[in-house]
Amino acid sequence: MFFDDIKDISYEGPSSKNPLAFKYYNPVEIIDEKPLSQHLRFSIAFWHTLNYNGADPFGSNNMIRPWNDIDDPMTLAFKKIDALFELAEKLNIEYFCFHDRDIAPEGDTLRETNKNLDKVVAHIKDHLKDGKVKVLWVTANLFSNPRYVHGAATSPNPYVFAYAAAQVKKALEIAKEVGASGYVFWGGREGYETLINTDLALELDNLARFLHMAVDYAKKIGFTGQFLVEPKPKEPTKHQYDFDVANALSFLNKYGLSDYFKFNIEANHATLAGHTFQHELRYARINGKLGSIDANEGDLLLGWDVDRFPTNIYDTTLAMYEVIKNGGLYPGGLNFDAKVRRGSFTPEDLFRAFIAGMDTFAVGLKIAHRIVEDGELDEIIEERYKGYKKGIGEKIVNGEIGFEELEEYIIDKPQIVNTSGLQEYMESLLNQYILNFYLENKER
Ligand code: XLS
Ligand code: NI
Ligand code: NI
Repeated sequence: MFFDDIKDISYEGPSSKNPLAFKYYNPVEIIDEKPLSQHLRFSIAFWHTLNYNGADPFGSNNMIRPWNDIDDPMTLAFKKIDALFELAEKLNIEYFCFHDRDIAPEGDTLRETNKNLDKVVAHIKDHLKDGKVKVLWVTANLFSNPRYVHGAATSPNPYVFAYAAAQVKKALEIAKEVGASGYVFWGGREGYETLINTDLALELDNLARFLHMAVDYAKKIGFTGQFLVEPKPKEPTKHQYDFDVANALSFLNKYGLSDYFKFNIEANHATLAGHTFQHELRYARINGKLGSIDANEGDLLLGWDVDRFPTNIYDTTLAMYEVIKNGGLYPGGLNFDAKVRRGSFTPEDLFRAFIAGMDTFAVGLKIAHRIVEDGELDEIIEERYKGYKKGIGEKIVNGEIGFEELEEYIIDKPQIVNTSGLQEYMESLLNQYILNFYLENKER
């Protein structure tokens, strides 16, 4: 055991003063015939939780971790798996996600690296046996090693393309072995620094070729998990090819890939793209492509991926509104792609961070559920577009008329009358839902 001082985190309710207890996340509480745990499907990101050591460009490692004094890389790999399962079980988190390179050290050749992986995967499978914790998704790290300096599938060097392909092949086999619900493609270094040295057309074609190969191989080995693209507009490259949902969807459509993919939407990536988190979720949802979420929070004053644990109730409310309208996230989930701040370096801080994130999403879910159930916002929206339910509007929607008929219809009509968009009123309604939730829980 690594976190001996910390007991199982339980739900104590809104009046609890215990920092190591849930105030709002009660996993067995039922909403719409489903327990909160099934609505939220929380997941731990292995990389930020087990591997982040606190280093930043100005300072070295500072995280106090119970495995800090283990030197042998394979021993450390096994122990971190044990720590992951201990954390997940204590926090009552059912899922985790990992990159191939998070869980096992690289060897001198890919063959050796794969052998290391096999050993650690066998250890993961031992832990999976009791069924308490499962794998949400797997991915391949195609960006940390210097070989990926110019990208992976979009590298100008075909040897790099081959290496990346072999790596994803192995990661898909692992995903199948551990029963992952999904497989994520985040762009890594698939992008460019300058167009002056870049064959944009070839790089995009190659990216599509690579994804087709992945789809084919998954079919071949019978991996049936959901493929997910995780868009991000910049970082590490100046321009990432999977910029945002709209851009990535059009890429997938162009190359005949959209049937096989949904999206994994990360809050901080949305804001980096100049969108709200809700925008990206909505755009994916209305296209039937909202698959999973990387739950974190950006900092609007900073232009990079800060991966903070989410604590903003306004954002989680609007996010869960989209998730409810999506009919849930299954088989995806809410993966905390989030790390503690450098100043939060104790093991307890890890637990406090997850509790904060889980409580914040539980609150978001409860408020969003109320909003959807009351239907007040929906009614206003419905009223706003009601013109398309009858008359000329209905004909437009049904594709029954064209420019000539529309001209004929409108040409002699008197002044057109518009109605208010009610923006500020609706924003205050949203506040009312949030504040009423606060008041109701205060009285408990
Ligand atoms: C980086 C991404 C990454 C993916 C997994 O910004 O969020 O962590 O989620 O490769
Ligand atoms: Ni992510
Ligand atoms: Ni990210």
